[in-house]
Amino acid sequence: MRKLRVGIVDLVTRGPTRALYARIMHANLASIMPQVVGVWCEAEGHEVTFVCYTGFEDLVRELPADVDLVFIGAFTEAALLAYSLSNLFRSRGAVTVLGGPHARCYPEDARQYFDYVLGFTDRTVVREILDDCAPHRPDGRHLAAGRQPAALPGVRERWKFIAPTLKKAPLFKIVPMLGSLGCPYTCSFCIDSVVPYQQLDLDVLQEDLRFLRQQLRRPRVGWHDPNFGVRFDEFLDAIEAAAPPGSIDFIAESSLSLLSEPHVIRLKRNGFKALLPGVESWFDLGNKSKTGKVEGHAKVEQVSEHVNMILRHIPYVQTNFVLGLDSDRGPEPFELTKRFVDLTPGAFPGYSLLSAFGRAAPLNLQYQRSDRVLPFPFHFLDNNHAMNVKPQNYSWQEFYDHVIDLTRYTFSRRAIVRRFRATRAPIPRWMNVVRAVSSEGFGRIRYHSEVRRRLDTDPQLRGYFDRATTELPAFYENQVRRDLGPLWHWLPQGALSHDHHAYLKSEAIPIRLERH
Ligand code: B12
Ligand code: SF4
Repeated sequence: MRKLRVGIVDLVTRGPTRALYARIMHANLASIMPQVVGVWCEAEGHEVTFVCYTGFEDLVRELPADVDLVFIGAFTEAALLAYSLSNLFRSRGAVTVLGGPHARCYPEDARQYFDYVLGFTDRTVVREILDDCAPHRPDGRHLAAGRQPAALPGVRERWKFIAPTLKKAPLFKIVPMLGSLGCPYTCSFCIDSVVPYQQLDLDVLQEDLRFLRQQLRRPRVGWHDPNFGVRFDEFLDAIEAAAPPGSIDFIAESSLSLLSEPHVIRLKRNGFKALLPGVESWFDLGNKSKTGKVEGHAKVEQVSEHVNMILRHIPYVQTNFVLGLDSDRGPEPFELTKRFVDLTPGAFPGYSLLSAFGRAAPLNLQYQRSDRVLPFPFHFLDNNHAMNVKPQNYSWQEFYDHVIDLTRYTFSRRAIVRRFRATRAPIPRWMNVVRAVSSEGFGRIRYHSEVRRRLDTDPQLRGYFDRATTELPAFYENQVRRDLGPLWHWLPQGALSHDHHAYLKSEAIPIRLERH
């Protein structure tokens, strides 16, 4: 078998940045799978060059010019960067592979620009590509394992890719780990609602924690489990046995329904320093937040009490909300979130605009069927720079007015100071300030305000939002051009647009055009 020169690129972001938050955090957001693929390729006897792109590197320089095969891992927000890179590498004779959230959500589109596009990826799939390693054009091969892999290489095996990535994180370093895949819950907006829950090998997990304690003085681990702590006691017993309390700090995304006070106390004892529960909505998805049928004001009070309880034990809590859900109408949902900000000053609220990522979730079929999905270029699909679902109960102007008002309220001087005072640990309290004044708080207020202004003054943009035209407003095209920099010239023709009904068409259900 030919020994291949394999390049692996983990795209944490969609283009160059100088933001302070990005400097501190991007290297800490690296994905696990590109590292896994690196381990598998080396185990098959190939030579691997690995780059985690955080927005500060010169990608064209960092990548070897003579690779045979390039794997790129990308979220949808980085799809256009990934497409441009693929085009560049193909021009130099390489074969290209796309994996990750974008490949899972938009395979039909990605096949036009890659030789292979991957869904669930296990070692057999990677081996098949390494054996085949041939151009497949114009349409790439779509390969996927039948289910999530039963086992993945742990930290010890991935360390040679983790260590250089962590070097790029100046302030603190977070090691990505995974204890489970899938989720037993079935929230219809979620990519994992149809993926069965599966725990990974606890022995590997324990060995990794022991290994980490030898490598770093006080390691920090970020769990990438879709819903951490489903088999709570089993998991915590395993962690505790390998990492005695105080030896490792942990961060996890978990649903409020799993975060009862006894569980939170146990998490505290075992070094959990940050938790990211999803609240999502005051009028829907009660099963996630353990609020059942309680809605509106009563839900705000209940959730706030719950989050304040968590904050008594855990220094950093980010509560996630989705803005623009169909269950929302009028100012009330936004006013309730402001009330939550007042009642829960220590929590950092993370806002996402309702987004339908291709075939990510069963609910997206419904949005496509009722013709509510907008064809915003992938570059803007990061839950913030565009909302690609027409809100059910708001005009665009009304909606943006509410979003801006809420964001201003959340990142007002008063709220920042209250958050600072309510947070005792030094890194969390300064992290909250950095997030507020950097790209996330102030940056979004500026961006949303610009979109809102243009809804009144830019007929091209207004027509696009109202779906009177599909011609991309210059406002958006200019941003892509600026963000891609020298790679703009490699963006394949046509890549700025995609078929936003591809999922529906693939299900062979006729499109019913219902305008709202
Ligand atoms: C953990 C997680 C995070 C973590 C870690 C992110 C990271 N870099 O990996 C954090 C909190 C940082 C995060 C941030 C964000 N996230 Co997130 N996140 C998740 C979550 C909960 C789990 C993903 C995971 O790691 N699963 C475990 C892996 C092993 O399984 P998998 O993802 O299914 O991957 C399989 C295949 O896709 C493939 N594969 C995956 N990557 C690669 C790479 C290569 C090279 C190859 C060959 C194969 C391959 O192999 C895997 C095994 O079968 C998912 C939701 C979910 N329930 O899945 C959302 C999800 C991936 N996130 C999402 C989003 C939108 C974001 C943010 C943009 C949110 C925001 N506004 O900040 C940011 C983007 C950050 C970034 N660019 O890195 C979306 C992505 C949609 C899309 N198409 O882009 C998801 C799907 C949630 C959703 N809204 O539906 N996220
Ligand atoms: S609990 Fe979280 S991971 Fe599980 S299906 Fe719901 S949103 Fe997805």
